Amino acid sequence: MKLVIANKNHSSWSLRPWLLLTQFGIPFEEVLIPFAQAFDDPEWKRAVSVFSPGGKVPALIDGEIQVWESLAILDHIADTCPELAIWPRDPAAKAMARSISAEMHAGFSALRSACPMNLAWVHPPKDRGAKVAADVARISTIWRDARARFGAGGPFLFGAFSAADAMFAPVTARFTGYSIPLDPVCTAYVDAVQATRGYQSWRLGALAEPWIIAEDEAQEPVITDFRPHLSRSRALS
Ligand SMILES: N[C@@H](CCC(=O)N[C@@H](CS)C(=O)NCC(=O)O)C(=O)O
Repeated sequence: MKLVIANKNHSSWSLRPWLLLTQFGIPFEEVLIPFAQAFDDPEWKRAVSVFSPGGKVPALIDGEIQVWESLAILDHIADTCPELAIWPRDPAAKAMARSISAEMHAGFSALRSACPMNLAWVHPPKDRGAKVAADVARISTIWRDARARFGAGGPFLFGAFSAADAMFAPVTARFTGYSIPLDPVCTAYVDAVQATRGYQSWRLGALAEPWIIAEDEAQEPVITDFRPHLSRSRALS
């Protein structure tokens, strides 16, 4: 399988299938087509469209089969590897895992646009408005419910790592990157996702990248700069 992605520092959608494949030890070839300066670069679109009819990443090439849209890719991986519990096995857990993953795929646009994923910076907390607060509250409820109902077997939403955790992994990066306060259950979940071998490896790749994408570099003070060699002039708060 070949997984087509963009910048690890910026492409939150790319992280989802990459993390799933990595956590489950499924071999794949990574094809990284970087945004050099902006998301709407026509050269980038042309290169990506060879693999992805919608002209977006991620895309998965499995022999003759092309799959795009992160959630469809996770389902394709689950179909291809039925011996692995990509989705939880228990029907009630699986139904919830699929529902919250679809909710993630379709929603939380206020949080996503106010707090673009960028692993290079940690920004101080601030009031980001009622819509972002509502997204954070809903995500926290989802995480607490999943952990309480199905999380007994491990530190992830359904105990063992599953596709649902891959879907929410970029949200954990937004929460830590923008210092969004969480309750202890959600904080422990964020820590568990970010401690995975896959997330750590993605993060190291992200921090080694040279690209700065203006629209994803929040014009906010920075508490921690993980790419000091690339720093723009910023006032530390
Ligand atoms: N719904 C899509 C979203 C994919 C997406 O928006 N990817 C971004 C990169 S993180 C992209 O390709 N942006 C370029 C563009 O929109 O032209 C999915 O789940 O895969």
